[in-house]
Amino acid sequence: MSRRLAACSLALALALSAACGESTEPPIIGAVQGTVTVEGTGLDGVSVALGGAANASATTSGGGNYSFPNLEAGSYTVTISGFPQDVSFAQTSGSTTVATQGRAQVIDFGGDYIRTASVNGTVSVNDMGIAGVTVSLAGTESGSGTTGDDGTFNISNLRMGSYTVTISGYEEPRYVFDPTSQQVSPGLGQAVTADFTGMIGEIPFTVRIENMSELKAFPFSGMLATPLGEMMDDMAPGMSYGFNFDATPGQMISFAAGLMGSEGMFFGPDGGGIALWNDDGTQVTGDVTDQVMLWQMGDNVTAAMGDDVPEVSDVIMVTLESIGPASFHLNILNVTEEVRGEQTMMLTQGVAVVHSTPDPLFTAGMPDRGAGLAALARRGMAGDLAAALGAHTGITGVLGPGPYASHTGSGVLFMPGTPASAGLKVYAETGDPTMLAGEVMPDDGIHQAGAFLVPVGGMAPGPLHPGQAYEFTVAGRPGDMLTFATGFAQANDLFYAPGPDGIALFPDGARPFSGDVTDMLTLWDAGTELNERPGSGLNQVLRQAMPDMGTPEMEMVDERKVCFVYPDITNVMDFIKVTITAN
Ligand SMILES: [Ca+2]
Repeated sequence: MSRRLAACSLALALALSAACGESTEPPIIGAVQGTVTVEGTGLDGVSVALGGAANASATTSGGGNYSFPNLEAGSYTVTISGFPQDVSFAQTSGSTTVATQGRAQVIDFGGDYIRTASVNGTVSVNDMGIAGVTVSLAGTESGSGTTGDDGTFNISNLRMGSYTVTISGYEEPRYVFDPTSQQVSPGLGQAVTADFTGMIGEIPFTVRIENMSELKAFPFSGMLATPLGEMMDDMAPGMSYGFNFDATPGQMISFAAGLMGSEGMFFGPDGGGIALWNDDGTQVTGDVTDQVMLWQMGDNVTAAMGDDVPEVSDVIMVTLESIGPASFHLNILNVTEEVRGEQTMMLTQGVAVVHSTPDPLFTAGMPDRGAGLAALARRGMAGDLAAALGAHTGITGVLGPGPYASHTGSGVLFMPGTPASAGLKVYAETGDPTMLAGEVMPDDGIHQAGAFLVPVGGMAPGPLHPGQAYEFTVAGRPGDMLTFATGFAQANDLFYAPGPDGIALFPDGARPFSGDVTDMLTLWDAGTELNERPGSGLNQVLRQAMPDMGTPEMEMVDERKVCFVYPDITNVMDFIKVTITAN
């Protein structure tokens, strides 16, 4: 080694001394080489042209490398070309000089990708943008974004290339997207759109059943205007006022009828009314005149006193008659006799009212209430008082717990024209939905089923009184129907429910329904128990002593039969309000 190095040194020394004379020395041989990289990664396949003292070409390989060996001394320029269009180099050529034997001059080229492509789009269901959805890009590069409040996304600063756009992180099973990914290929500087349109998969619906009934103070009231069988008002000797009414145990009847020409006197019982039921549960019948007094309308309403006050029993006889299990006839007969030449005792117009609490018309010893009793007592005009009572008279609607289901089939709870199931019979007659809910089996047609039992704010299962509401939540999918029932507890076997097909939760097949569905309800008769007058039948849900009381009906489920006049329940809207809210 050392000897060879010495020989070379000697040759070099000879060459240098010879340079001063003729140039017969061997030429200097060097090289030009380098690497083409993009963002630090070697880029193969780039054309590299050498110019200057010699011309040559090469292609990068093996990690972006090129090399021009065996170059004689001189100036050289290296120029690159043929690189991808989305790569940008600050300089595409460089110069160097080969001047040293054996040395390689290095010219490197470092570039960057051009990121001017973008992918945008909207993630929506039923034209409503879905916020917060993750949008992922995979392919040429990876990337991600999130949809905004309007459901749109925009992922920019992307290389041109091929991408798979995938959405994830949306609420399931609320929304369904198929497919969840798609391919896009944005070019340089190009914005491409990838929209995702899904549909509702399954959402909860809140159903609210409100008792819209007014709390009625009186089950019955009326005006006594024309004596039985007469054409004219006012009750002369031998004439009588008579009327039929229903009353349940615990209720009593009061009336007021003026004594004509008396300057404010009127007949009627005291605030406790006339008892209608004995302690043993039988109806009071017969002469009840001893429960009637003569009253004086003064500054206060007081018992009439004085020499000119007649004995009640000398003027009228009041009798009660039973005309049904909870039905009565009251008769007020003018028992005075017409005596020629004397003033005839006559009764004016009056009112009658069935009540459960005392003092429906006045409170003894207290001023008149201004509702019309003064006009009755002083002028014999009962119209105002009858109207005032009428405003507080009627059936207080009481609703009951019930089953519910979201479903696709028909006749989940009943089918009109066919007999009620065992569960529907029990439900309609007692208000207990347990057995009926148990019959709603989770077969293919039932999506979700259950029963609502406890009023909102309540602690225990129970009926729904005026102002109260039941609420339940049921899952619904497009195509699902809603069926439920709520008992009409003032009857024997009646219940409110939609028809056998139920109520469409997605009426247009895609959009969930929210709104009032009260007018889609019907008052149904289970056909299992004979109907009594609503609100007073002793075998009705609110009053029966045992669940199975009442006369079997052996009929089909049908819309409420007109066995009774239902003056206060013809309009569903007066008793119930049902709203559906899609959540
Ligand atoms: Ca019935």
